[in-house]
Amino acid sequence: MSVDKFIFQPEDKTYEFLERGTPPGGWRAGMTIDRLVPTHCAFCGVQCAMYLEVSGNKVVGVEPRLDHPINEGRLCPKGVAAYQQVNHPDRLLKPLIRKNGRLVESTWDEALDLVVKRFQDIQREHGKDALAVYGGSSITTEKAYLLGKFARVGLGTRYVDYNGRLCMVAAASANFRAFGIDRIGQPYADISLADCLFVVGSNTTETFPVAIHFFWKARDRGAKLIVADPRLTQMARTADLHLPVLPGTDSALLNAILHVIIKEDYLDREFIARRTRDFDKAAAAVERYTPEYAQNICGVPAEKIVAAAHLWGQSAKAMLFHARGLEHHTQGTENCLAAINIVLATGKIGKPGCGYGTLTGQGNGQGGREHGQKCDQLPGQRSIEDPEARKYVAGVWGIPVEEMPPGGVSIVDMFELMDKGVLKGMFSLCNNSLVSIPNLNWAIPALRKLEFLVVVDFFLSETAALADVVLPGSVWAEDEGVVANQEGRVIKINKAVDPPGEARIDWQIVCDIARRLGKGQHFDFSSPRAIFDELRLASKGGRADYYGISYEKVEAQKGVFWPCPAPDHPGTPRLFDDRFYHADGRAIFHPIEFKPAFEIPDDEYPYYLTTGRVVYHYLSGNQTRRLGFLLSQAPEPWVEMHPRLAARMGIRDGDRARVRTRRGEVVLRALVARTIRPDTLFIPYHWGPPRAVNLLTVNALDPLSRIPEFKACAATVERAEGAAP
Ligand SMILES: Nc1nc2c(c(=O)[nH]1)N[C@H]1C(S)=C(S)[C@@H](COP(=O)(O)OP(=O)(O)OC[C@H]3O[C@@H](n4cnc5c(=O)[nH]c(N)nc54)[C@H](O)[C@@H]3O)O[C@H]1N2
Ligand SMILES: Nc1nc2c(c(=O)[nH]1)N[C@H]1C(S)=C(S)[C@@H](COP(=O)(O)OP(=O)(O)OC[C@H]3O[C@@H](n4cnc5c(=O)[nH]c(N)nc54)[C@H](O)[C@@H]3O)O[C@H]1N2
Ligand code: SF4
Ligand SMILES: [Mo]
Repeated sequence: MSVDKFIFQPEDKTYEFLERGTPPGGWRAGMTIDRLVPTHCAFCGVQCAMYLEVSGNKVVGVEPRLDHPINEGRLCPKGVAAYQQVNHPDRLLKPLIRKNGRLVESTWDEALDLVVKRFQDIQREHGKDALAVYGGSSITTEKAYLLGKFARVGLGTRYVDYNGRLCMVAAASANFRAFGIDRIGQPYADISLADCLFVVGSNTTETFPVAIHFFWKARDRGAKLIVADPRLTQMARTADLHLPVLPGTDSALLNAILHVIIKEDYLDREFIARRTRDFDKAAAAVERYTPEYAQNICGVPAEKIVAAAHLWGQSAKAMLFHARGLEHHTQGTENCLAAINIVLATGKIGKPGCGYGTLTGQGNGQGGREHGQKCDQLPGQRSIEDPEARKYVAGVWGIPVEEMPPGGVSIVDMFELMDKGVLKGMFSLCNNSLVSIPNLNWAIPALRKLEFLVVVDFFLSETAALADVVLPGSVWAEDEGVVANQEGRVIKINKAVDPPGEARIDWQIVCDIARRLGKGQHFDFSSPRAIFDELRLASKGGRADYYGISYEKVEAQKGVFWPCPAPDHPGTPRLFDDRFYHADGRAIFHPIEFKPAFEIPDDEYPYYLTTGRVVYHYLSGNQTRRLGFLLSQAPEPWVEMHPRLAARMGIRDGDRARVRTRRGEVVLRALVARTIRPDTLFIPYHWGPPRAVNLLTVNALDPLSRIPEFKACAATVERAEGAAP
């Protein structure tokens, strides 16, 4: 369909959004639409295609794109509201610097001079590694690439990491171990071809509300659905089989399913022999995981475990997906490997209608983890420990290889270093630690120990409010560049307007600081395209090879799936059709033993607390809590509990409830519902202290990926007296 079809005629505009934070007269009052700018959503990893409606230098509305295969015209509530961030009255318009304890407006020169002076002083006194860079995945891949280079070349520090460390790195680490590459195996369209869909630890209807239509398409064809979740989520309510797993016990459940698959001989022996290694080790490890044995660990009735194995095993084409419910655990990497074992043992990967993958969360959750803002990584998904990779990337960056810093540590480990006084300063762009880091009663004092914190954001986040310098950055609609969505499809974000006031585009801020640090020759970029061209080269020959991708190709093909090693290469929608990415081309099984969560319930803290999301808010909520419609739908967090648990504690629906763990307490309204295990509490995490669930969570990490255990700790709950919060 042509673009013209969607041009909204001004006279058609009979409605207005009158909401909190809306300018007088409404968002669209008196406005005409000058142009439609094709782009993708600011929020989740689906990356729905949309047109931004632009009037002058204002984004005044949004239209979905019907002609794009990702969403075919669909948008969820967050996607519809995303544009309201652009001209929002809360936008930061000037740099802020802390004077006498208060943040006050300053000029750019004053703010940047201060940043550079303090960074230089700290490094002179304490060494290069006293500074850290902390990035994120709501930014374009160009910016993510730039942050890794800024840390290593601009500041010369080993300490750089990004917020995907809190997100899905357990899956990444499992992907590398099993497949030798970190990307989902197949495009969305394949989902609709499957006969069985197994979703472990994802509330997909709320977290990826538009990708769900691929699942429903498969359901319309009669595909079976299995959902493993301690809560009976919307998706689970429609499933053929709901496995109400106890938080933190998925590896026992998955091992038992593999046990039954082996016993009933649903194996694809030909596939195992030809395309994999070490099946025997995995098979031996699951021998004792009978359904009855696993039932006692994971709380899922043995017959449901058997039924899941039958549904999966008997389906000609099946796909397994997981998200944070499986990954946010001290056993996160191993949980994912246990899932991969099932897929490999039955040969359900590398062909249409079959497949596997993590449902990546953030808008650029995939692209943000490919080009070097991870502590252990160089561009192209290369290891920073690999001497060849170090040499190659140093060459692209024009620095002697001896100057390439070694690998660093994860962001949660960096908080440990702040606590110990090893890290003295941090440059933070696109994250909000005061909401999202586990065990805030530990993390906030650690962050406060920094001598100098710089935050680049477009709204004053909880973390920015603590900073020494706040630099007003750009929203997604104010810059161009690429992102890679959940499918591994590289797509293009386009610029609709300039930043308001004195706000600046993120990459220009970073390059300006680098210049002032005397590193200008390495950051002499005139456009995102110039950064992209360097990124393409830096990724060349790596696993995430972008060399053959261009902005034009991305627009013409409606996305290019990486790897794309040469300009005439079409890209790789299906990763594993012919080979896996270890040297011998095979995938590797891993023997997995169940290990309990770091903290398990006892007499004092008898329940599991798990945490997650709701459809109306995004991550730390710094963006969505300002958008009236979204806030009106979910104005505050709550604690979800089963009626039986509530009755035991004398709590009624809507009462105030105090939830306590060994680390802290919060008081929230109770939501009493039969859709959760009676031994489990659930709290959405999109709010800051004093209502932040991360005041309660534990900063225990998966030893393999350093992901925190956001999804399981021991808690207790009681009725709190007084009026509702
Ligand atoms: N609306 C909305 N959408 C989002 C986001 C958002 O903030 N809001 N964020 C985006 C991002 S960055 C991410 S990472 C994704 C996250 O997407 P999801 O992973 O789907 O979301 P969560 O709510 O974190 O957790 C999913 C489910 O895990 C279940 N769970 C808890 N503990 C366990 C367990 O031990 N085992 C199992 N099997 N399940 C468990 C929870 O009950 C929950 O239903 O969403 C993305 N999309
Ligand atoms: N208890 C608990 N904690 C969790 C989770 C959980 O399930 N439970 N989930 C974890 C997960 S999966 C994730 S991904 C993390 C996310 O945690 P964070 O990364 O801390 O959350 P965000 O809200 O994405 O923070 C991004 C910040 O950058 C700003 N921002 C957005 N886009 C841009 C941009 O283009 N430029 C600039 N300069 N700034 C920008 C936003 O305004 C926001 O303040 O939280 C983790 N924390
Ligand atoms: S599903 Fe995700 S990408 Fe699509 S509109 Fe909603 S938040 Fe945006
Ligand atoms: Mo995430």
